[in-house]
Amino acid sequence: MSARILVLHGPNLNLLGQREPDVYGRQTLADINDTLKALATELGFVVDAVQSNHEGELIDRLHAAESDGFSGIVINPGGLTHTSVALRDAIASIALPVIEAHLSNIHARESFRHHSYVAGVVLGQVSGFGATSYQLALRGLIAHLS
Ligand code: CA2
Repeated sequence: MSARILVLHGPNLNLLGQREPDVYGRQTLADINDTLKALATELGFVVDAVQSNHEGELIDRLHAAESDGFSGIVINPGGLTHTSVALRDAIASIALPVIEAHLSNIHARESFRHHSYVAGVVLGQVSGFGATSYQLALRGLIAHLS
């Protein structure tokens, strides 16, 4: 059976493709997930994708990921990247490898986006390549797992 990877999308990412295309691109979340699932299949893995606007749900998914059968996680925490000690603690508390992905280059934007609470507890961060950031993060995670 193929190993499973969890892709977690945080708050407001359900709006992708509908607002702020100049910053976040024209692809919808469904487009991004379809591409990731196809790439995972090509590489012999399976992707399950979940979006939530609720910090607690993201934390619950992280806690359950190993017992739910996942081998690793790609997460775009959205705005929680810059605010959430609780999300950082949740990532630090699990044994699975986690990669942080951002559509935009958070280091080239407003100063409040420069700091990521999760960056210090993830395997790596990909930022600034639009929807391709997720694919690069997935490839990095799979290389780590393989
Ligand atoms: O660049 C990224 O992927 C971000 O994680 C996106 C977050 C932002 O707060 C981070 O600083 C960087 C925002 C996600 C909101 O997504 C929207 C998509 C379309 C329209 C409005 C918001």
